[in-house]
Amino acid sequence: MEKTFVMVKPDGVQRGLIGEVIARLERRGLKLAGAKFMRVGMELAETHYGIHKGKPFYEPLINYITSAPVMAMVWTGPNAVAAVRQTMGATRPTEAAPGSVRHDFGLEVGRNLTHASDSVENGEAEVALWFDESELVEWGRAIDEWVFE
Ligand code: DAT
Ligand code: MG
Repeated sequence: MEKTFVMVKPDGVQRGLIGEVIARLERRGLKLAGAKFMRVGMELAETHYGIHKGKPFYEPLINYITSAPVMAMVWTGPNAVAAVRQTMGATRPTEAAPGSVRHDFGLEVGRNLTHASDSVENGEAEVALWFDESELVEWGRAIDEWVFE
């Protein structure tokens, strides 16, 4: 089953939106496979956002993500990567679809509340970067057959 890495960023945590984000993913039918509330260190932040190194927003991005705790999670389900990206909305809150998290709670790209892996390949890499194998939980959910075809 596809896995994706999801993070409630420091602004989402500070604004009390951990539950809101989790509720939306649960309601959608996705299944939680791992979660930890943590402070992001410099090294992890730089590896995670390595692709953006050199861009003008890179430094503010690293400062933001390391500034306060985050909620790091792994969610699974069919098409989990695309489904979660859609639930979070486009990178810029003013371009995010109405009903998405970034639309409903955000205004600025540098305070866009959540992270979600953008491809199946990156999902696998980000899950491996943020979580040890032993931190992931595989479990049967009674309603699975009514959500997963
Ligand atoms: P996403 O988080 O939707 O995957 P991304 O990977 O392109 O977006 O960028 C990572 C984060 O960097 C994004 O959530 C917010 C910040 N960011 C991206 N583009 C930016 C820009 N043009 N100005 C300021 N911050 C930006
Ligand atoms: Mg991205």
